[in-house]
Amino acid sequence: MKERSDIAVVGLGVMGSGIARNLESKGYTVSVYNRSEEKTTAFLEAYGGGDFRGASSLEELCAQLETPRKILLMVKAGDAVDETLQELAAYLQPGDVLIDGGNSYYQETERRMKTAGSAGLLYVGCGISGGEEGALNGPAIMPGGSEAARDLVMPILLDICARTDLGEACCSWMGSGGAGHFVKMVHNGIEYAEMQLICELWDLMRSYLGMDTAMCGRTFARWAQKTPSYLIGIAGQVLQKQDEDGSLLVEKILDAAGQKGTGTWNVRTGMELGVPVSILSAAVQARTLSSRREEREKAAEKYENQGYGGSVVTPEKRFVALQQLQNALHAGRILAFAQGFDLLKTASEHYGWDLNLGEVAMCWRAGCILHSSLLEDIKQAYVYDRDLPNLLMSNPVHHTLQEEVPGLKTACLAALENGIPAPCLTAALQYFSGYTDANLPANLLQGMRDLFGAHTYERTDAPRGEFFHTEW
Ligand code: NBP
Repeated sequence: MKERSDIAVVGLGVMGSGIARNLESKGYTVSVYNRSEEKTTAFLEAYGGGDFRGASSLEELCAQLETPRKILLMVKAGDAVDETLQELAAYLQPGDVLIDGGNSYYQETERRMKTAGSAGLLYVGCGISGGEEGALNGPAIMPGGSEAARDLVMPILLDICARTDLGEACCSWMGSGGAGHFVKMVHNGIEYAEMQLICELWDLMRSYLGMDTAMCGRTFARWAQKTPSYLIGIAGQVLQKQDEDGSLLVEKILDAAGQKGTGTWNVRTGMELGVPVSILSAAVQARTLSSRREEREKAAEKYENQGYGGSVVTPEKRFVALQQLQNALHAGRILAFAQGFDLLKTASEHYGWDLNLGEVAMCWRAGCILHSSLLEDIKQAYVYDRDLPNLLMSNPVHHTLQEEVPGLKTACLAALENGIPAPCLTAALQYFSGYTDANLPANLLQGMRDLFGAHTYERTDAPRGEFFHTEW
C-alpha cells in the first residue's frame, strides 16, 4: 500500500461505499470515513483486503492523504455537507480539493465554493448518477467548479466513470460554479418526466387497450430491447415481477409516490429563468397528487370513479393503437428532453458556464438512470449544431416528431375521453403545440394588460423591443 492515500471518501452509504470500491479497483489507495464508525468498520471488514485505509476521525483522514488532498463527500445533501465541510476545514490547507458528489442544490454549491475559495481551497460540485450499481461499476459523472481543480480531479473521475459500448467516457467537465450540480438537477428533472410518461403509458395500455399487467410488462421489455432505454426496460421488469404468492407485485404496491426536492428545484429554476418546464412540472405534481391517497379514494367514491365512458379499443385494433402509444411515449420523451436542454442552455447563458450540450448528452449515454439510445440522437443534434436554439429545431428531431406527434395526440385524446389522467403526455402535446405555433393569443393578453395597467405592448409592424401604449 502507498504511504499516503490518493483520495478520501467521506460517507459510506449506498453511493459512497460503491464509489470507494470503484476507485480502489482502478488502482487508487482510498481512505474512508463515515460519521457513524460502525459503517467504516463494516466496510473495512468486508473489503479491507483491498487498498483501503480507514479513519475514525476527519483529522485522521486528512493526515492520511497525499497533498494536495482530494476528498470526495458522499453524504446526504443539505446540512450534512455544511457540517462535514466545517469540521474538515481545520485539517486542510490551501490547494486541497473538496468534491461534493451528492445531489446538492447548485446554488448551495456556489455558496460553498465561495467559502472554500476564501480559505484557498478548491471546490468541485460533482453530479453523480447511476445508483448503487453505477457507483460501483461506473456512474455518469458531471463535475464542475473551481477551474484549478479540473486537472486534479478529471483523470480520477475519467477512470471510474461509465463508458459507452464504444468506450466513450460518460464524464466531462461541465463548467465553473454550480454547473455540475445544475446538470445533475436537470438530469433528475427529466428522470421525473420520463418515469411519469412511462406510468401514463401503462395506464393507457391497461385502461384504454385492455391489456393485462404482465402483457404491458412484456411490451415495455420488447420496446426497450428494440430501442434501448434503461427506464422503459425496468418498467417492463417491475410490471412482470411476481410476489412470493405468484401474483404480480406491482398490483400490491401503493400508488402513492413521494419526491425528494430535485424535481421541485427544476420547476422553481425554470420559473426563475423564464424557461417553459411544463412537462417536468406535471411530473412533480403527478407525484404530489398520487401521495394524497386517502383523499383520492374518497373522491373516487364520490364521483363513482372518473371514467367518462369513452370508447375503449377492441382487441382487433389494439396492434395499431399500441404503435400509436409507443410513438406517443417517444415523442413525449423527446419533448421532456427539449425542456430540460432548454433549461440547461438558458442557465448556461445566464451564469456564463458555456455548457456543451452535446457533452451533457454524452455523459448520460451510459451509467445513469436516463441512459437510452435517444441520448445518442440528442448528442448528434448538438454536435451538428452546438447553438441549436431548441432540440425541436434539429432536422432529425423534426422528422421524428412529424411521424410521432399524431400518436401523442391519439394518446391524449384517449386519455381525455376515458378519464385517464395523463398530465405529462398532455403537457408534452401542449408544449409542442405552443412552441410550434406562430400565432398564439398572447396579443389579446398584452392588449388587456395595457388597458388595465398601461403595461405597453410590442407591435407586429414595428421592430422588437419598441413598446407602445394605447388610450383604450
Ligand atoms: P445514504 O443514505 O446511503 O448515506 C448517507 C450518508 O450520509 C451516510 O454516510 C451518513 O452517515 C451520512 N450523513 C448523514 Br445522513 N448526515 C450526516 C452528517 N450530518 N454528517 C456527516 N455525514 C452524514 O445516501 P446515499 O444514497 O449514499 O447518497 C449520498 C449522496 O448521493 C446524496 O446526496 C444522494 O442524494 C446522492 N445520490 C444518491 C443516489 C442513489 O441512488 N442512492 C444516486 C445519485 C446521487 P451515517 O452512516 O453516520 O448516517
